[in-house]
Amino acid sequence: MIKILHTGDVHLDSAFSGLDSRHAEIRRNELRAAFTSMMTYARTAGVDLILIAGDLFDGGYITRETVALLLREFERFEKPVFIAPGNHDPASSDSVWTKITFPENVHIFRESSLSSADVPDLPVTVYGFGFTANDLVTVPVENMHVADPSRVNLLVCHCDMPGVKSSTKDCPMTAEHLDAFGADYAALGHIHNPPAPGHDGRWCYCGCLEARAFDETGPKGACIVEIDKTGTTSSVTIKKVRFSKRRYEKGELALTGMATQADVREAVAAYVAQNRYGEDTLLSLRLTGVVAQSLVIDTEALENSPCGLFLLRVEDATLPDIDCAALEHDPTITGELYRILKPSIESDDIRTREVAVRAFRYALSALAGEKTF
Ligand SMILES: [Mn+2]
Repeated sequence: MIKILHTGDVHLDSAFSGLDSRHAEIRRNELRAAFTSMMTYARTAGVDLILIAGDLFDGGYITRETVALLLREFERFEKPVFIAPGNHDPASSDSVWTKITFPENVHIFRESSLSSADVPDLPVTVYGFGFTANDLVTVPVENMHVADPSRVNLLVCHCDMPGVKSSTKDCPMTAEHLDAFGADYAALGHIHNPPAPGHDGRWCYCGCLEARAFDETGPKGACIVEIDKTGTTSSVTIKKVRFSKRRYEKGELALTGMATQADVREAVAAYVAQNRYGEDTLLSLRLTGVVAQSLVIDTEALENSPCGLFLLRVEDATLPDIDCAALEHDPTITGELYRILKPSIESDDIRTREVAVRAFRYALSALAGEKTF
């Protein structure tokens, strides 16, 4: 049995540009820590080799600290590590792949054409190719076939299977290409929220190691792949292991009938507890529902005291409980205001609607003599 750790889309030294500088710095360190945890796992769980399917680095800017960490971890692993550069870290002539001297157990697929390397002491051949520029419009396995079907044949690369992202400039590989190529397992990278493994686990996206934005929800990690091969018949099992320190989550909370900021805070805290979110969670929460006319939700106060979460983002999409029919004919300034804002309040554009609702609500509070800011 061959045991493989399949990772990719690590994006080391990512800027985490969606976060403020304090949280971004913490996240950069956590990303390095997740990588270290994964490498510790590889050393201690009997992994035979590591496949890194592209975008190990987020870009051309790499810190000294990250380079030192990588070299140390790869050296300590001792067993083979195969890296296929991706669209974020292509093996161009002036790239990190030419500047750093990697330990001998690290094999980098620097060419955009297919090549292979045998794993010492194991009946395993690893095929791969790398991006050499930001785009790779060809499919290097096209019209190729594994040389010896009796060996465990692996493919590692960064590519875009159709139906996943559907871009033609990120190596548009198809299931037919992979079938014809005949690898026992294709370790793919590029898709951060991976679909289910394809063709009985013959190909799989590992997903990113640490999420970096709210469109990459849930725990993240790497794949542990076990392959048994008898003759030319192999069986593959894939296990996802979490290594991410944090998880991004998105949610919606209906605050129907609520009248005070205290009610809202309590509801948010209950939502967090119910979902078992905690210090490891970055939550983007959309507040909905029809609430008391007088309630102006202080989203900043909620975000500044985030119910035990690492980070809380609140979007207020609630609607004030207003009697529209009455306001249509209301002769006071409230009615006039409503009639002016009505087209925007009823707009199909969510953003326009939210701004209009907020404006109306602030105005109602101001008219009622309440302090809103
Ligand atoms: Mn990519």
